[in-house]
Amino acid sequence: TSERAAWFRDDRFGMFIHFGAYSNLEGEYKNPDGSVCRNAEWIMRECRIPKDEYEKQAATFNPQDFDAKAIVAAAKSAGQKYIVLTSKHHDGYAMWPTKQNSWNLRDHSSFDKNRDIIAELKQAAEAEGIKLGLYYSIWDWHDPDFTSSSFPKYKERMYGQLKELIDNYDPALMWFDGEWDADRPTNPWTSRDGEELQTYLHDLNPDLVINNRVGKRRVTDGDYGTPEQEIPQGSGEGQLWESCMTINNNWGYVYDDNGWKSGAQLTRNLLHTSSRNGNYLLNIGPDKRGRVPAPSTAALKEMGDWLRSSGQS
Ligand code: FUL
Repeated sequence: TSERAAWFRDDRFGMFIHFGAYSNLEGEYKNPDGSVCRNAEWIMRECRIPKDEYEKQAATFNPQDFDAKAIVAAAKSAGQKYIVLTSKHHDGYAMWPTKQNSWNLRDHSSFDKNRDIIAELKQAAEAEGIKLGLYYSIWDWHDPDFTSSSFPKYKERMYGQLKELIDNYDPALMWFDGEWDADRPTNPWTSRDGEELQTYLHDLNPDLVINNRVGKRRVTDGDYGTPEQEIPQGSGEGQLWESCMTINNNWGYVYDDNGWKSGAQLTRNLLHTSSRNGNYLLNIGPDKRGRVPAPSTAALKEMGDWLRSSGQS
């Protein structure tokens, strides 16, 4: 029912965070022949980085400056009411200590083994009345069982990971991705799989809000549409949607991406989505040490200042 998404409809404005093993490369990969390949969160695939090389670089990942309180403060300063963090992007690297494999921030990094950034973010967000959502990519470039005939094995681990996320962090929302039809036959996920997964998750938590990229693109039962980098005219009566957008030109951190949108532009985007009854999910991409780029923090504050001075929040 759409009752479960009432808070989501009211909140209107959220923070997206793209942060993962790709952040450690900061947008650039040097090939053995000296040539340089550039990308953000798609770098493993687009730059055809051999798996063992990508694993080697991830082993040096040490986001020691990740500061959940500062991130929540930045969200708050903008008037954002919920945060969606990439718990696992397409590279399959889990940002929490999953027990399903060792391809994660606890077991495969140079990070403090006692820290758990999702737990930190959950705690900091809760203290400020901000909800935590988790992005999870169905598509997985790292797990060999994803495309093969052993897909059921992958699915079992995936269900295991999702149960961990719900048990450990009690997210208010799950933001799925990587279910695309366009990628079949290499992507074995079907809309039927999506329906089954959604039922499973709602059995665990009936209040969980789930986006439509779980695999079925219906938006009839309290989940929501996910236009990307665009603000559509609107949606059908009562249908929820959320436009996700970058704050510069990339989702993940790229050291020299200076295509920052101005505070005025971002504020206009927020007002456009709100006026068309949509949500606005604005992204930040922390660097390899976990620091939020200063221009992002500044733009978020500028938005909040504008909203406060015009009595919008
Ligand atoms: C897309 C992904 O492929 C991008 O990397 C990014 O996460 C965006 C929000 O969704 O489908």
